[in-house]
Amino acid sequence: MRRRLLAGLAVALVPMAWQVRTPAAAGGRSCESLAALTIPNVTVHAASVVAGPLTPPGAQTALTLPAFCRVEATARPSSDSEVRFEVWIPPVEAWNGKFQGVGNGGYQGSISYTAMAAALRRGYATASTDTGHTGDDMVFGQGHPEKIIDYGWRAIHVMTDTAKLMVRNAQGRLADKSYFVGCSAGGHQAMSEVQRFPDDYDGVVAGAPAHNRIRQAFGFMWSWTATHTPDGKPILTQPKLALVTKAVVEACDGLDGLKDGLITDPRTCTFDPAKLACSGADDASCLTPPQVDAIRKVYDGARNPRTGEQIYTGWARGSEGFGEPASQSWRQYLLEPGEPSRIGLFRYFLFHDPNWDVHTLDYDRDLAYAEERLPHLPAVSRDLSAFKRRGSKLLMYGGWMDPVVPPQDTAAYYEAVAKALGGYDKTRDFFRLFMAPGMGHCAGGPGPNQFDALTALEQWVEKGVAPDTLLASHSSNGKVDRTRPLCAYPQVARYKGAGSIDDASNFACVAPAPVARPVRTSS
Ligand SMILES: [Ca+2]
Repeated sequence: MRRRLLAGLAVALVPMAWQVRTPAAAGGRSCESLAALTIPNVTVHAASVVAGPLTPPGAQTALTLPAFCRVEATARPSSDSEVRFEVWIPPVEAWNGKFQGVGNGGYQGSISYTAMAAALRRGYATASTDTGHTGDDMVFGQGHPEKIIDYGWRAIHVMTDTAKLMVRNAQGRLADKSYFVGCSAGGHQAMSEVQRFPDDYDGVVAGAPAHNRIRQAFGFMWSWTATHTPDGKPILTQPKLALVTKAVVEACDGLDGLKDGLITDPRTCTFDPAKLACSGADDASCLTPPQVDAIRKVYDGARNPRTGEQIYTGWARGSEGFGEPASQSWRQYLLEPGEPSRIGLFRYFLFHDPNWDVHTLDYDRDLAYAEERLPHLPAVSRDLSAFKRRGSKLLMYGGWMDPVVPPQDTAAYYEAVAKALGGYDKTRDFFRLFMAPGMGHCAGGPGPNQFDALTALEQWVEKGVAPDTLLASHSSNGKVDRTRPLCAYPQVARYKGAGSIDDASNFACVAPAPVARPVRTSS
């Protein structure tokens, strides 16, 4: 997240804070004494003041941080659990009185030190967990159903519970407010907390939530199969993906009334890759018939072959290849892996067969089986009423060019929650979604993609000022070259008709023009 604003201030407040602190006056206790806490199922390995740069395990560079109390611990909520986590607590003089849990990425089992550092610099006490395993390959779930539960929801909740207690013991009082901030898997964790433990957090930032965890994996199987030959060779290349994105933007940029290189809502775009079909031999400027077919299938998304039901959305038009890095195209998760991303869910979580072959996947029976067997994995309940009733706030965001978590799924979830609650008006008072045109996965992309969601959420939770817009910026070579408001869904930013299209002040949030949603564009 973006927390540059307050970083300097927090650093300035900190010098020698631990030395001048008087534990008795603060009502708390020394950092070192936290090691003696006797919390059920929790082992505290170390508690000590860090007063200089910290190089996290596995990192190449040191984090520059204000002084803080570092607590390292392991929770064992089940006999097969091994949930490592850390809690970082500022000295009382530098503490903003609040707690922030931070999320993870992918299936990665590692503590999110960079996110913790950002929270600490803002004055937060903060915590992160490795979610109960190490590594990213999902083998940890083989024969360890409890570890899958830890990954699915339990590690974050246990971390939250325990960290709050540690903060209380260090500071002499509970935190005034608690926030959770995460993107991707962190967005999934955010939604799991909102649904399963609505009392854990007062404010939650859920970026690009990968919370439709099972169906997204079916989507990965579908899209990988669509983009590879039966013997596993990729049908598409990076230049072809970039070619398609360029053509998509050319075709659909103007649909929103402004030619600015951005598609306000790719769901309005019906671009057919057959428009790029080679008329003769294959070359860099065209698509072969198998390439056209592959792209159509990825747009269409996974379907139940028996009922025709869409079981997971396709990937968005415009997300094919909008940047050079593999993460800014279908390359990282769809094209380049020699096997489908998340195949481990089927091998190690579901079928317990390390040799399971994606070509044997049954999109009908296997989906039903997965949803019955792994109910702890997704967080897609539409009933957020307990979180709403408590007065907590949820700020969700997504990028309309996201090549990892298809943005249509994020928008569809918001629409479904609004429908369950009786409309957008009954949803906006506690849950708002901000979709960013031209933004990739959590950040990046040709559209404005830098914004401070946490400050907006703090204003909402602590002052009752709900965010109607988030001010987003885009930079090239470290220089801001465009600003644009992100609007509370379903509103969109519309150009007022005068002034620079790179200046947010020349845009207003309005209801989207009614556009017939495209149905399938290929069979
Ligand atoms: Ca446009």
